[in-house]
Formats: sequence, structure tokens, C-alpha cells
Amino acid sequence: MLVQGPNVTTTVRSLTLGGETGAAATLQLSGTSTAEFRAIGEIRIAPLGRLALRDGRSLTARDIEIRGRILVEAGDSQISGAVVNSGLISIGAGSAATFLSEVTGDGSVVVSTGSTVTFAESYFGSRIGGPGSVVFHGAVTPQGAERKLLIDGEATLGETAVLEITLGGNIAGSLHDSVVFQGHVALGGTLSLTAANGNIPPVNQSFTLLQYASRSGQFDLVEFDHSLPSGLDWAITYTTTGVELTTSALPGDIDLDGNVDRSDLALLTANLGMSTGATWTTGDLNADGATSLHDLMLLRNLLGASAAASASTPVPEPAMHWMAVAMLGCVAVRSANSCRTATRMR
Ligand SMILES: [Ca+2]
Ligand SMILES: [Ca+2]
Repeated sequence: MLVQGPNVTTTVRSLTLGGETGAAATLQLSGTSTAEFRAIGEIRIAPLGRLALRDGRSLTARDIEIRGRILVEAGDSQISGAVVNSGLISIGAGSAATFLSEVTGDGSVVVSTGSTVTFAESYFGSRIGGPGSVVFHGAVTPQGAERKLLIDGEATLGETAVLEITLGGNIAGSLHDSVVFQGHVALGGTLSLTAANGNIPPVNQSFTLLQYASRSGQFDLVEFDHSLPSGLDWAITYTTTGVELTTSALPGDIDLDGNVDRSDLALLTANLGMSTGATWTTGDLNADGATSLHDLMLLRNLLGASAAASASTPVPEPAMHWMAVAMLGCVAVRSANSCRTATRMR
């Protein structure tokens, strides 16, 4: 069945397209980019249903359940309504789709060459395939059994994006959320870290949070949902292939070998004066984007300390560090009772 949509705004109460078995049913909306197809209630696309948006037609519903397919075949289409995708969202060549509401589900999103999919709100999922581009402006949360989000094409995390990563265990290598970018990623926005069940990993455990073929930019802000033992810190490092988190690092242990020593001092002094874009690796220990005398003071306070010793003995509280943390304060998120340590990266 093929229904060619009219060139005017069409409103229906709700729509179920296709069935579980039998012949495929296709609703094709095409003709003019100013026309909108609107459902007051929900749109259900059954396994044998296909909804094709051509020429930039907009689709609006309260809820959109996809067990069949949504095909964006030409133009720039906007889809508004909470999407649960256990089927396929396919963005055809030379077209674009913007999802204005939350998208969840374990279904696939495939983006063709020269095409772009934009998630203006939250995206919860495990797979965005195809060589096209993906842009995130809201929360991004890996889902699925492997707790991994795999993205084939070029990706952008905009300044309002929040990448949510939950650390599931208290040992390195335990299951935790991660994102694999097979292509280039432009990083920005917030990295939000949560310790599942309050299990804060012990000193100097490393987790690979992100992998990428290439990268530009860095997170503007890193948030944690738990305070760490006095004098310890979280280190975010950017390598040529990924982003790593070292938990409960000693402020000053720039090379993350578990000791604050002359090697770390040499690394910091080599970058002293770096005013923008500095990271832990280049001596920015208080994560303000610069490598300055403040960072040097943090390192000096712990010169000679070792992570092994700090695991059993409380590390002396470096005054400058906690002054910096106090200035940054806590950011309340999700509930009035939760207090996340927020760190401005640049
Ligand atoms: Ca060191
Ligand atoms: Ca700094």
C-alpha cells in the first residue's frame, strides 16, 4: 500500500501503520517542506510498516513507536515526539533528520553518505551506523547489554550535549559505559560520570571511556556524582585514540604512574604558562584549562607521595586544591540532594 501525503498539514488522532505479518504498508509523505503530518496521540509503525518522509516533511506525534522503519529520503525533515525505536531509522543520501524529542530503544539508526542526523534532545542507544554525520545537543547515554554506543560516521557533541557514563564496578576493566567513534569526533559539552551504587573505584584505576579514530576539542565541563577521599582527584586524559579516566589520582601525578615525583614536576614546568586547552597531561591539575602556579602548588604539596601509600593512609589535604574546589562548588543535578563536583575544563 502506498499513500501519497497531501501538500497541506494533516492531523489525525493516531495512526498504526502495517501489521505483524502479510504485505508491507507504506505511508509516503512528500511534496512540500511546509506541510506537516501530525498525530494528536501516537504513531505506531508495526514490523511491516514503513513511513517515508520526502522533501523535508515534518512529523509530529505525542509518541512514536518504531518496530518497522522510518525512512528520510530527501530534504531536511523534523520529527517531534518521544521515539522508541526497536526497528530502523534510515536517513537516505543527501538528506537530514532532526529529532526534537527523546530517542530511546535498541533499534538501529543508519545515516547515508552526505547525510546528517541531529538529536536535539536525549539519545539513549547502542548503534548509529553508516558513513553520515551525527550531531548531539542533549544527553547521550550508551545502552544495551554491552553498555557501549558505537558510531560509524563523523560525530559532534555540541556545547549543550551531556555524555553520561556510569562506572559499574570498582575495578578497572569491569563493565562500564563507553562510546566508540569509528571516525572523527568533535568533543564539547559535558562529561557526566556516575559511580553505580556508590562504588567509587580505588586509587589509580584507569577506564577507557571513549575511543576514536581522531578527535578535535575537549569536554567543557566534567561532572562527578560523588566526592572523593580527601586529597585525591579524578584525572581525565586525552590520548591519540581515546579519553581515559584515572580514578582517585594524586593531584600532581601527571604521568599517572602512582607517584608524584620529579618526572611529574618536569612535565608541569615544561607546560607552565599554557593558558588555554591545558589538560591533566599538560599539567592542568585543577582543570581550569591553564597550567599555572596554582597547579605547581598542588604538585609541590604532594611531592614524594605515592598512590600505594595513599590507598591505606589519608593523603594530606592540599590547601590550594580544596580552595579551587570550593570556588568551583557543587552543581546540583537530578535531585536536590545530589551534589556533583563540577570542573570547568576551559
Ligand atoms: Ca608520576
Ligand atoms: Ca590549572
